[in-house]
Amino acid sequence: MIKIKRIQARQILDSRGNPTVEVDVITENNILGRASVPSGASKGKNEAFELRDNKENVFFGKGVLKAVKNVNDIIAPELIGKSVLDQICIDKLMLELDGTKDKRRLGSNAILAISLATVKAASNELDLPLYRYIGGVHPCFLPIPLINIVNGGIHSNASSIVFQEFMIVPMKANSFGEAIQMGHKVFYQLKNILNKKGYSTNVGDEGGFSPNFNNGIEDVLDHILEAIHTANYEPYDQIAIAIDCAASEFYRNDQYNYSKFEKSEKKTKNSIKSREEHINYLSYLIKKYPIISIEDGMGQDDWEGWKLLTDEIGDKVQLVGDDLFVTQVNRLNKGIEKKVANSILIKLNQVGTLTETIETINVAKENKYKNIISHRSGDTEDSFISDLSVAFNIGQIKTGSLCRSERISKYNQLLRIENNLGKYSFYSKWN
Ligand code: 2PG
Ligand code: MG
Repeated sequence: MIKIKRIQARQILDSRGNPTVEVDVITENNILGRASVPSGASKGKNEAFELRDNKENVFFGKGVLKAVKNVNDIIAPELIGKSVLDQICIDKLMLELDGTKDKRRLGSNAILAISLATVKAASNELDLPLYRYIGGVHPCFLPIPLINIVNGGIHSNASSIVFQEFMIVPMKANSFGEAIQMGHKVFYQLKNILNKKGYSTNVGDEGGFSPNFNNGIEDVLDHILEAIHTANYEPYDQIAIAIDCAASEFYRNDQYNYSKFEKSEKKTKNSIKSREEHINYLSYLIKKYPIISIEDGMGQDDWEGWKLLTDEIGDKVQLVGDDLFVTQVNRLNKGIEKKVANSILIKLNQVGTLTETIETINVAKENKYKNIISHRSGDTEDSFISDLSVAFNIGQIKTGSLCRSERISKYNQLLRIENNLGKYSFYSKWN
């Protein structure tokens, strides 16, 4: 038993400059575990509750001082003296203390920061790398990165592209380091191409380019394909494409309204699509482009649409539920039962503790749904998700583009892990 001596929370800033919670857990041997939590922009409506102060004149309501106070005044006194090694017990105790379904009393941001700081303090106590403390003896696979290179949707107000994320996927590489180098080459080829055409190369919230593309989604995909070719890679076999439609953002009343993000001069009558037209468009896209993964292709409440999409193309591409499953076992089980999607995005702050996140990862694995560990659009320099992805040999990580330090910190940690594992590290296979 190694006792927790002190827990200290504070308000810090995330990559958008908005407040978020950071927690220090300090053991009786003065060993520190520090964690901060990220925050999404395109949140699923069933996510665990993020507690904000809502004082309009302070950080436009986004302050987290209530959550900080909950850590310091309510949760900390209950956890002091408990063993830092008892992760499940600590997480369960916080759930009991909160007592609500979605953690709205104490705030999932308060609870998650403690959960992650605890596991970090424990690994530091035992002098083990975080991935090894969490995963035990078997971590050896570095994840395939889904590298964001174009931002649209609500992650960019400039691109006027309805889909939120366009990513490149290094399918085969001898190492994670080589995969990153391949991604870097395509990222900078795309930058050159955009530059030459007079497009802006400013970046959006996750570090992908976000110029005002003239001709919508296919214009983006054509540019990415050109960048893959210019970098001398074989599309699909060497570099494939993944997209996150974040369709909940433009789904209303059984319709998919692409015009929500289109500039007025580009709106056409095709901008509003029925569920079937939207699915047909996605099937057309996967035939035309080397797309291997589609996240949130349908809205979070459109179970019927999800079923149609899965029946239509679920045997051809990875269909990832993000807003749909919100990392929660009950939503995932519903999807498994209905045979909807075939993969799940894992975001710690959608559920709120490490223990519950691990439960979800395990249910997905048992049911042959693929896990993809993910950042949030508002993130911090904390690289916890990198260790988590290796701990469970997850196989895929989505953590933004190859610029902006809050994204790079995750890649850098994976490079460190690869280095640390040495010849016992392997680049995951796409399967
Ligand atoms: C997503 C995420 C991360 P956000 O939709 O997958 O890329 O965005 O954090 O804004 O929900
Ligand atoms: Mg998403």
